[in-house]
Parts: sequence; C-alpha cells; structure tokens
Amino acid sequence: FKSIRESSGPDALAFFSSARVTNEENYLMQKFARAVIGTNNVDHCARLCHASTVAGLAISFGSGAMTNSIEELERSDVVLITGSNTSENHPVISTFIKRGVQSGRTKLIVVDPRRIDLVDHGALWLRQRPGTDVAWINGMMHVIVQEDLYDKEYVAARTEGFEAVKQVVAAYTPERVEMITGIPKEDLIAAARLYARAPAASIVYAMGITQHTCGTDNVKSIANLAMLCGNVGIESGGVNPLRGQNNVQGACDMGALPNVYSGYQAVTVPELREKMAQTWGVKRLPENVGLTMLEAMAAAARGEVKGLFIMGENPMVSEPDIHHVEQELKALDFLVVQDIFLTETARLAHVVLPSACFAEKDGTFTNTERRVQLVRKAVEPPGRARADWEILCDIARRMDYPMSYPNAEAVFDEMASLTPSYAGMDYGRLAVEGLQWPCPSKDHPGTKFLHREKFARGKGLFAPIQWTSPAESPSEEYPFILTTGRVLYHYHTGSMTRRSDGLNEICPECWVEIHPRDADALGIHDGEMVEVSTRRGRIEVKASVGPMTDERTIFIPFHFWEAAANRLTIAAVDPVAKIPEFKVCAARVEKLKPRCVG
Ligand SMILES: Nc1nc2c(c(=O)[nH]1)N[C@H]1C(S)=C(S)[C@@H](COP(=O)(O)OP(=O)(O)OC[C@H]3O[C@@H](n4cnc5c(=O)[nH]c(N)nc54)[C@H](O)[C@@H]3O)O[C@H]1N2
Ligand SMILES: Nc1nc2c(c(=O)[nH]1)N[C@H]1C(S)=C(S)[C@@H](COP(=O)(O)OP(=O)(O)OC[C@H]3O[C@@H](n4cnc5c(=O)[nH]c(N)nc54)[C@H](O)[C@@H]3O)O[C@H]1N2
Ligand SMILES: [Mo]
Repeated sequence: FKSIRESSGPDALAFFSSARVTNEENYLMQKFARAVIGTNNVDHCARLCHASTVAGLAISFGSGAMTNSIEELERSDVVLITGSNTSENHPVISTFIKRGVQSGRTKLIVVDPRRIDLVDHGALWLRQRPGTDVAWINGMMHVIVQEDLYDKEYVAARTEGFEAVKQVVAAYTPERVEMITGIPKEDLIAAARLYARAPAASIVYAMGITQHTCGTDNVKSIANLAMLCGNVGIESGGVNPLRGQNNVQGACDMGALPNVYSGYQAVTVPELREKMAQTWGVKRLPENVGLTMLEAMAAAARGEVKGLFIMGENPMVSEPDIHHVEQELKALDFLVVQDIFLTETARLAHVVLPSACFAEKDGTFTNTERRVQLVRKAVEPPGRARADWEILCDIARRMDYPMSYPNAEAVFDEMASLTPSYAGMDYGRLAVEGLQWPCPSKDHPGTKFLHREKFARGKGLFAPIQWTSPAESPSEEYPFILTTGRVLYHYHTGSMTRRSDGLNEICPECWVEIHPRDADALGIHDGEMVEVSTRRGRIEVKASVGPMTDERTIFIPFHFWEAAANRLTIAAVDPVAKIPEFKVCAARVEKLKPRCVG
C-alpha cells in the first residue's frame, strides 16, 4: 500500500468495505482509506443494492432510510409491496404483514412480475413487465388525482413541486399504462383507489425497484405516491425500503461511501473535513468525492487504480458481467481480500487476511429500521482469524499511523462523538435495548418514525418523472427479459449458505424459471438442462417450467458461482446512484446442443 501510494498517489488505491461487518469495523475502514491512505475511494455493496434509495429519498425527503418501524406494518390499513419478495428475503418482516392481513385490518397490494408467495395472502396482484415501474406509479397517481382522492391539505402544507408532477401524470392514463406495463387498467384503478382511501398505507419495496438504470427515478416516484396521499410522517405509513444485509444500513451510516463521512456528513464541506481531520490527527483530508465500486473496477482495468483492498465482499460472483470483473481484478498490481472463507474473489488475491465472523467478535449492527444493536462474542475465532477491526488497526500501525483501541466500544465512542445522529448512544444504553437513530443526546429515546412534523429537508419534494425503458430490450436474437434475484434457502454468493449441508440438500443447484408456453415453443421440459445466454456470456442451468414468471420473462437466482447469473447481467448503471441494472437484460434460452465427448 505504501509503495503504491508513494509511486502513484493515494487515489491509486481503493477500498471495499462490508455490509457484513460491524459498525465499528466500517467506521475504521473509511477512516483507514481517508486518514491513513488519503483517498475517498471507499464504497461497499450498498452500491449494488440500495444506492438508489439513499440518493432518491435524500432528494425527496432529506433522509435515505426506512421511514417507519417494522412492528408498525402489522397495523397498516394497506401495505403496497413492490419489488420485494418479502416472505423469502425478509421472512421475519413478512410475518408482521401476514399477521395484519390475517387480523382483517390490512389489505395487501403486490406489484411484482413474479407470482411470489405473498400473492396468495389475499393480495390484489398487479403483474408488470420488469423495468416499467415509473409507468404504473404515475398511472396510480393519474387515477388518484383524476378522482380527487389525494390529500390536498397535506400536499399544500408539507410538500412542494406538486404541480409539475400533476402535469406529468396527466399523460399516464390507465390505457397507456396498460400498454407499457401489461397491467390491466381495471386492476391499476382498483389499486389506486385502495391505496388512496386507506387512512394509513405503507409502501414496502426492495431490489425490484432499486436495481435499474432508472433506480433513483423509481424511488422518487414511490416517494411522490406516498406524499400525494399524506402517508409520510404518520404511524403505520411511510416509504419502507427493506435493507438487504444485516449491517448495510450501518455501513452507509458509518460513511463507507465515497461522498460522505459517518452520519452522511459530506466530504466536500470544509468544516466537516476539518472536524474529522482534527479528531483523526491528520493535517488534511481528501476533498474530492471518491470512486464508486464499479468506477473503481473500471479504473483498475485502465491501470489507474493499482491496489484494491476488499473486506467482506465477493465481487467475482456478485457484480454484473463477471467476465469483465475478472479482467479488472487481474489487472491490479495488488489485491488484498479479507474474508471469513476463501471465496472466488479471495482466490485471485495476492494476500488473504482471514477474519472473524459476527459470532466471534464484539460490536454493533444497525438494522433496516435504523435500530442499533449490540453483538457479543459467543465463540473464539478459528485458527489465526482475527476481528476485522483489529486487522485494520494493525495495518494502519505498520503504515506509521497510530490506530489502536482497547476494544470495539472505544471505536464506537469515537464514532458517536463525530456523528450527530448517533451522538446519544453508548454501549451502556445499547446493552439495555437497541436504539433507533436519530438519537442526538444521552436523554433522547431514539426515533420510531421519521418526518413526523416536517421532513428532514423541510418540505417533501415532488419530482416529475417520465418512464424510460431499460438499457437493454428484448430483440429477435435475445427475445427474453432476464431478471435475477434470490431465494429463501441461499444467501448471495453462497460463501456461507452453500457450506451448509441442510440447505444444500433442499436447494442444491441453480435453475431458470420459464413459462410453460415458452418452454413448449422451445421444446424444453421441466428439469432439463438448458443454455441461457446474453451479449455477455452463457451458462447452463436446469429449467424450472411453471407460472412463476410471465411469458417472455425468465428468472435466475444469483447464488451459484458455477452457473453464475452475473455472467449474463449487464453493467449499465443508474446515472445518479451508479447502481447496476441487475433486474433487466435481454437473454436467449436454448436446448443444450449434444456435445462430442472424448
Ligand atoms: N434468503 C435470502 N434473504 C436475503 C438475501 C439473500 O440472498 N437470501 N439477500 C438480502 C439482501 S442484501 C437484499 S438486498 C434483499 C433483497 O430482497 P428482495 O428485493 O426481495 O430480493 P430479489 O429477489 O432480488 O428481488 C425482489 C423482487 O423483485 C421482483 N422484480 C424483478 N424485476 C422487477 C421490476 O422491474 N420491478 C419490480 N417492482 N419488481 C421486480 C422480483 O420478481 C422479486 O420478487 O434480501 C436480503 N435477504
Ligand atoms: N445478478 C444479481 N446480482 C446481485 C444482486 C441481484 O439481485 N442480482 N444483488 C446485489 C446485492 S443487493 C448485494 S447486497 C450484493 C452482495 O454482494 P456481496 O457483498 O459481494 O456478496 P456476499 O456473498 O454477501 O459477500 C459477503 C462476503 O463477506 C464475507 N463475510 C461474512 N461475514 C464476514 C465478516 O465478519 N468479516 C469479513 N471480512 N467477511 C465476512 C462472506 O464470506 C462473503 O464472502 O450482490 C449484488 N449482486
Ligand atoms: Mo443487497
């Protein structure tokens, strides 16, 4: 690291932090990048996940987090779920929703291209074509405005910019929306009425909304709809992006992002730089916003980034267009991977640092409802594995920067002293119960839901949004829309779940969901191996023929390195949030050709 910094400057190094490690460890990783190395090139997997939420909701509301709490979902009058397969990917949260439905209080609206399990819980189900979300959301607003069902008082008192949105949605008639999305107009109208008439309606969303080249627009559209009906800043309402990894909220809060320090304090503000520099004991900190994950990878291919330190991520399976990812990683002069297992990415590293997992160290995690909770060491780490934060401190010291803490608590205290939204928290309080930020002082009880009397930015901002099509559309050569995602039994790149015999027994291999009519036309039988290809690569997978997806849409889970969905996906990104379009690309499905053996 030292020699790269000396020969090529601090920005020739980049750092990937982790939504799996503790807040303390994320805080130290960004401090390491900024104070020890002198670069803002630090990012983590939120870039692949909710970057568009963080960007979009910050614009609309002034804060990019889940507005309400999990338990409030049980008492919502309407829950609108879109782009979240909640019962598979947030099973605990889905039980709150199901209980609300069972009690007769909650009406469910599901808007998803796949027939997910929640559809069968009495939901009104709208099946859109992947990549058409702005159109149906504008369509719902069209109906709500036309039928005068919106909350005029709220819109006038608490928001700005409504007139421009009113003009845009005027053109999104139910007929036109049906043409773009495939959603029957009667269903769109029914959903609009149901949502608008509910006293408290909550919108729950996840990757189906965020992972698009229009991800930030999708998020802002959702914010528009919620504000139109006065649903933000009230109990059991809100806009609720379900965060993905156990500590992805925390990794963002801690400033493992190229543009902000902990608590979303911008690196471009001189007073904030000065505050951090003083506490960290350095003369100056870098002023320019750093590179995002995909930007850093592209810079590696160009030889501009020469050294990369990856802590707790597995881009060789999780990033789009893996063929290129491999070239980019191999172009580096120096790759360090710190993980709890020898992953596909770690195999390419010059140095592998084995680290301790969540059960083998102390620290805190911040969950999807902004709740900070203590984790306590339960078992000793195996072999020579050590806690991530201890490894970071050791490397810093060997680079002549004094970084040492007696324990994780001391790291937390330093972080809290620099971070207004965490300032009232300490291990003593957290040992009693988890606290939800903002928690600005020691006597503050924490915050159950955001934007109660006014929005974090003052007034909620309506943004006029036009629907734009995805980066790639189906063609004669690639006639299917491929969408990717996850299933209950595996977790991401499988570095952990695929080491579990029980899970492997239930869910041993990759598959592609394909509609029976398409399978018939291609002569494909359920359970047969097929080839799926895109302009970027090909894989062989088992066909799962059934009605989960619509005609001309296929779905592949991305958990399986040997049939990696990301050999197929496209690295096109949202211009604002730089999140890749994992949810749409054009693909072809074929029967496997008989091959010569021998
Ligand atoms: N078991 C398990 N749980 C997990 C994970 C895991 O790997 N395994 N990962 C965690 C992480 S990090 C995350 S981010 C979350 C993700 O949780 P989810 O977002 O629920 O997961 P996905 O399966 O990626 O996609 C969700 C839904 O988006 C729909 N979809 C596809 N295309 C579109 C579209 O164009 N528009 C809309 N509106 N919907 C679309 C899909 O049909 C799918 O039902 O799960 C977390 N929980
Ligand atoms: N095609 C497609 N691709 C996707 C998505 C999709 O929907 N479709 N979703 C995207 C999303 S939302 C996400 S969040 C990303 C996830 O992408 P990644 O974060 O790259 O995937 P993970 O498998 O969660 O990698 C986490 C790594 O951390 C390691 N680890 C676990 N605990 C610790 C620890 O305490 N310390 C250290 N040092 N390491 C630890 C694990 O072994 C694992 O290798 O994938 C993205 N990729
Ligand atoms: Mo995620």
